[in-house]
Amino acid sequence: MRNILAVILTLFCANVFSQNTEVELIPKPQSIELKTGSFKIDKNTTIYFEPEFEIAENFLQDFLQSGAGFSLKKASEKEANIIFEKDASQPSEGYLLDISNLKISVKASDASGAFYAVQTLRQLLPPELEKSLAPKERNKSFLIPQLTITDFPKFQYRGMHLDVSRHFFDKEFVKKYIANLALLKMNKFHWHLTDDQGWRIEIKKYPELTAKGAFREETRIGHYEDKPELYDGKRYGGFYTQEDIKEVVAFAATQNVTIIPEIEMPGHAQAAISSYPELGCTGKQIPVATTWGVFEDIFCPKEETFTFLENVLSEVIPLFPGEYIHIGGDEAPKLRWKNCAHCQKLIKDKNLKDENGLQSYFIHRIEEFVNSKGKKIIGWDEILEGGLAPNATVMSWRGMQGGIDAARQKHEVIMTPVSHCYFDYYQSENLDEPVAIGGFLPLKKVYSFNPIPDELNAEEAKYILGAQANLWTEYIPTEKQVEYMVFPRALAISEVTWSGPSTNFEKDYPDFFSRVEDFMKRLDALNINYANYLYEIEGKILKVDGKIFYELTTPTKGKEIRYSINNSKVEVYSKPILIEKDSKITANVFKNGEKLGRNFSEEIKYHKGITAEISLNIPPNPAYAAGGKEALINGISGSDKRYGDKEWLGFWGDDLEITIDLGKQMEVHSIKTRFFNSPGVWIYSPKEFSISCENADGKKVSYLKNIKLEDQNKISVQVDLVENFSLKTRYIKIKVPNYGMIPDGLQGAGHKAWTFIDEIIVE
Ligand code: TNX
Repeated sequence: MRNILAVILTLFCANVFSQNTEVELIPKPQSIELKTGSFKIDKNTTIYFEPEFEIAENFLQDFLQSGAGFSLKKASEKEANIIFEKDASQPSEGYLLDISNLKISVKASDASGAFYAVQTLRQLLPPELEKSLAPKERNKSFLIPQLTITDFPKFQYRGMHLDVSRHFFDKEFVKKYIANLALLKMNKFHWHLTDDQGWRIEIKKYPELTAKGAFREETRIGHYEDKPELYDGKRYGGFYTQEDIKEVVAFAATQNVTIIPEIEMPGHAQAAISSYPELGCTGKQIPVATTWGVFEDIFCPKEETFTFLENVLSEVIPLFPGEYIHIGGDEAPKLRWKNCAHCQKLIKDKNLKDENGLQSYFIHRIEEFVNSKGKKIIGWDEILEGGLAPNATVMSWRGMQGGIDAARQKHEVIMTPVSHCYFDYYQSENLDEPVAIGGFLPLKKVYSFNPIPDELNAEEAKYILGAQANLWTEYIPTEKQVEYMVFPRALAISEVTWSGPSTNFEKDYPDFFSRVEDFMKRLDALNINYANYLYEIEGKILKVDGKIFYELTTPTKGKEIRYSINNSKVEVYSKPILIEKDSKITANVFKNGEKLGRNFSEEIKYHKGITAEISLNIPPNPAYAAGGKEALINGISGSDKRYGDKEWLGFWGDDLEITIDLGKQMEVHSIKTRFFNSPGVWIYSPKEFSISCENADGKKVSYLKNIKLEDQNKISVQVDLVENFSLKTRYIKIKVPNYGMIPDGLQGAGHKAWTFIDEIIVE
């Protein structure tokens, strides 16, 4: 009997595609109750959809048809095996999914909810269905685990942005990008269509915008802070016709994604001014920009310019069914306006305070026009300066403050701070990463993001609609690299915006990470070129009872770490390693004896400060404080390139004072420290700083030196060394005044600079 059963089972199983035994959904549902057993779906399965849920029906049927080779037969609400019903008690965009052995029941109050239930079903099916199965694999049955899921999004705005100006990506790729958002239950695509380096949308009334403005003569090679400046000598460009745009918009509708087009003004307008020089203050012919950064030539606020912009918007608005038009508003240097007779007269005539007032006047006028067409504007947080336009939604990018201010003024906000949402920043500390704009934003940091700042009370927090990750493409020339920068970080932003920010990071992050590992099979099937740093090693200094240890971890389960210290014999890591002198640690991750991922190595400088106490006059900015103040004396120097790692501490605008207490009088011969310098991302080493030593009573200064740092153009890192001396001291004080205001014409002009410091080495 047993044997017969086994044979029947084998026969049955042969025709059933492997079951997803573990349920590994991203984003994680609000609640999930797993049961035993499964529901079998095959070509005889019948389905009923509430007519209103057409978008969900079409998606599911297309998905099954292309992946499994069949679609489901329709049946009545009473008879169908899979039933999508309307239930007004479900939250907006939410759904209740109940899978038993004979039936799948979905309840949703709106079409979005039904659509997201389909996305969940999709993730419960084998990843192989993401591509068309080979003919002999088709028409099989598939098992879906029995469970009950209650789900809804935490935030209504769950977005991703793509800059197609700095580099152009064709409509087919844009569609793939949008389809990937739908998979992650994200619903907004911010399409950055115009900038200094290229105008990318056909405007019939102004053909030069694309005839001229969509092409640049050449493109900067390497990082834009590199010297000498090198260019590739190749003409570059492209644009979307209005037909292309319609096609992408129609596709987005099938993915439940709303597109937010961005037409930048008054800044980042060089491509437009290059096409129609009369739109600028000088009237001079300028080229489409060939390098990156912020450019002086911005739209001149004359009547002709407003007519031009209104005509442009009149063509853009009917193409996009969504409620928002993004009008930019960021990084508009005011130099041209300062020197322009028309602008100065306008400031006087309109009784405006200054050029910021003029920018605000500009945005108000455009807002009025956009509102008159039944749409709302979104602008980058600079639109707060000089007074917010009455109905504007603010995208807070330079940090959270813009969003906080806007919410307090009862304006809607989308959070997209550079610290957590800039996917053009590096994601790994590995030196072989492709060149990026700078920064360091690992998956973990994206996952730790909370779009609701602590500063806001519950009432104010309601104005935070959600969050968005941005992909600026100065350093991203290919589709493959777009995907590399977006994945897997998009999985984290999806979970933050849908499931909600983690409230128990130590528990949630490893759980998320193990789902990411599993999800990579689906990304593979979708032919997405994601970054894989699952097998990287992280090291951390621990101080226990005055002793120093080094801890090694790797984020995925079931792996072994093997390490060597100062080239000693390789050992399997089991507990933190005692460090008593300068040490170099090398390590690798292994699974079943096979080496995975890249090599890890770290140098620890066992200096006199490593066991000291440190205090700061102000805490580091929370966005750049990962290692805490101890990071400054933990023996590990921050990366030369990634100021966002856990070693560098960032301070925004404040003067910094550091006190190191060595615990007792000690003989000191040298003190070194380092500052980061990267003007493109607003980080400047100080113009000067001072080091002083004080003896045990903390009063008598036995040594004081002011150090001037001259070469502000130097890239990345300033190292300064206090020349060798010999004295006894207990306290060391380092005073680092902030660099001050960022000069005109540079990124971040008019704002205070950031100071980044790491490792104070005392020997
Ligand atoms: C700032 S974010 C910009 C963009 C750049 C980006 C690079 C924003 C509103 N403006 O023009 O591409 O930094 O990270």
